[in-house]
Amino acid sequence: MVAQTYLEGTYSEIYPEVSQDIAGLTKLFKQFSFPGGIPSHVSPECPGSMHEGGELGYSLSHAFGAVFDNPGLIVACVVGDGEAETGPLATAWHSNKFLNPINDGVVLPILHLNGYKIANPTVLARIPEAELLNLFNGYGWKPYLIEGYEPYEMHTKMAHLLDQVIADIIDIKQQAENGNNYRPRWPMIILRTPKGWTGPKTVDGLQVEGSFRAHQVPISDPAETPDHLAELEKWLRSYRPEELFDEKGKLVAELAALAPDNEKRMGANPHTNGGLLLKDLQMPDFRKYAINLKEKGDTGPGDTFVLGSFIRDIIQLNMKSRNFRIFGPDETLSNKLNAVFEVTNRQWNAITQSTDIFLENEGRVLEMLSEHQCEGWLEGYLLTGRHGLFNCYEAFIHIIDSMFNQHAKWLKVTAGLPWRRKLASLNILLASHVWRQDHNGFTHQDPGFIDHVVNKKASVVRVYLPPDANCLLSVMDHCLRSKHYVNVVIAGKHPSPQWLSIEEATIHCMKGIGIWGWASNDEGYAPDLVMACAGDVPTLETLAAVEILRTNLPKLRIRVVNVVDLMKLQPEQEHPHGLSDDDFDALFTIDKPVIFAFHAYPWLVHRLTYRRTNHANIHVRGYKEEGTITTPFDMTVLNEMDRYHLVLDALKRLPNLGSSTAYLKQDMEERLIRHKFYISENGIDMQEIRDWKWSDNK
Ligand SMILES: Cc1ncc(C[n+]2csc(CCOP(=O)(O)OP(=O)(O)O)c2C)c(N)n1
Repeated sequence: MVAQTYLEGTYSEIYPEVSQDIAGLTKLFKQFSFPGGIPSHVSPECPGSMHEGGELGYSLSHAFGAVFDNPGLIVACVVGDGEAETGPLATAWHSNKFLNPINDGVVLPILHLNGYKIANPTVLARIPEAELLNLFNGYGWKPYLIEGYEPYEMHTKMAHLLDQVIADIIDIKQQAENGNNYRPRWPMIILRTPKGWTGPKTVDGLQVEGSFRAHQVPISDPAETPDHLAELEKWLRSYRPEELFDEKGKLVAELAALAPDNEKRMGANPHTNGGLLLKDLQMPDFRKYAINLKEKGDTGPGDTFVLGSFIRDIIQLNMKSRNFRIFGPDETLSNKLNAVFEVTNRQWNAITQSTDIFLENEGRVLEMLSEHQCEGWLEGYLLTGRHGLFNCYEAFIHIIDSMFNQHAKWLKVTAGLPWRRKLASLNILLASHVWRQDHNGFTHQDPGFIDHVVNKKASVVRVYLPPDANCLLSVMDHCLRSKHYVNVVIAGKHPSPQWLSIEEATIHCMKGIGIWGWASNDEGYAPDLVMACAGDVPTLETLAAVEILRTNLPKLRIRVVNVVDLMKLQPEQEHPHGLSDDDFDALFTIDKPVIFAFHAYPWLVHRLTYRRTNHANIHVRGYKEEGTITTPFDMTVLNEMDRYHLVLDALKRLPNLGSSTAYLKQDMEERLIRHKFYISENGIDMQEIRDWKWSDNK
């Protein structure tokens, strides 16, 4: 792509120092894979790229993401036959069942069957042709095979074939517009050419062209090996540069004229600099969807269920702009975003049956049981200037860890390129989280995605743990308006206690962290103990523990701190959201015990706070890999994050209370025993747990 965009002129427009002359050519060549230069894989620095090379597997998913809601766009997607062996790519062929022939564009896959990877043959190149064609027929494509060696012959054949496939595409589109709503068999090309085509035939007596040895650098170390230098020169001269460039190093006019004009050039296509096309979402006022609390601790219908109505209206408001979609493996209903189906459907172009629900050939929701496709489609959709939301079970988002890495890298690098415009953020909503997998158990429990996320550049990643529905509304409003981040939001879907009015929630979420004065009794005093929490279940257990402590030890001064924006814990030098040391010390004190109930693995809080003054006094309870099928409260007990353990922790960290706490300690221990007996007998939590409600009469 670097070569092509240079030849068509876009490269020099963006990087004028890489001019269309000998000096520019010299710079172009020298910077390639050179320290401080440009990567050898397709990268954000290259105009016209919207798909980071390097990690193989995502080209086809990105291509589909780009064409959703872009009816006039054809994306030709070259897929390496090695890349085609990856899991994400292998499932991506099924994307054709999700395309709407009228409202969406078209992906033209070009499977490049050059036969080899780095050191091995490729699977698809070593199966009989009939099997290969059957495979792609079976995936619902219309494969065209083109094969050859002579460049001129192949160029002509390819030009004719492209005319043919474009004619097919136009025909399919026309038929769809005429009301023919069968699932089209879109064309694809299988291009069989030798690996290292037109490169050196042999080096050191070994075959290179047409073998795995042609991978990437066919002639090594020409600077040190005169024979190799001669080979290299012979090879490059075989392209007859003197006929292609004038004496000043400029591409001859006749060839330069072959490139299309302006935005039709590959490097100037605005879809590949999506921020240029990005329009803000129309957003309803999130406060309209708030839960009106009568009392703190009232039970809500499920936080994501409340969010569903907000998302529904975002879909509705942006229906005409066709620039917002929800992606998810199969769980939009399970994650309780049900309300969205009041205004839209799941887009699906395969066979439907009378038992199906919310399945239509057009819809704002795209669901395929491949986290890779959902993530890849959404990335492609965002990269081409639209907005979206990925909803996923928390445990299984790990499947796309590596895709998240690549996208986060893209955001980091493009943020430093002035000609690239900002994209809408990648918003990941993790519902169905670790603490409430009552019937799925251990297989569905893993809160470690955020450990992975916080490794990435602080300027790019954000993690939010809203404790209730009103906070979730406020957080999602912020995320959907934000640009160029990856926002990870973890929320519950089950009926659960609600803590903040919408005004309180908005202020709390804007601050990202704060003392909950209504739950604390230290105002005007120095606290004896800080009870901190992040996440819906940890917040519930913390408040229940605080209530026990305040009832039994009324003189104890307790401060409750709730964290919504996890990055507040980091020092301000590490993350733009980070609290200054003074602000952190003011909240967490410099010497008092802090019992911190945390949604995920405890180490993460230590990692984020290890430089803080009071770090030695921060005792974190979180998920410690004790998962199983059990009651919601028992999950917290198994991981020692329940209210009774939190009280025991507090007592342990408050030695000055001495033996006066012996009865309370014993009571907590006995309740834990009674809990075990009760659940093993009844299969549900004890009544005192089920019916517990925050009471203001402390
Ligand atoms: C996910 C992933 N695994 C491994 C690699 C290392 N790797 C780089 S190129 C390559 C072979 C690619 O073969 P193919 O897709 O056929 O590309 P081509 O022959 O056109 O270079 C491999 C294994 C990678 N880049 N990405």
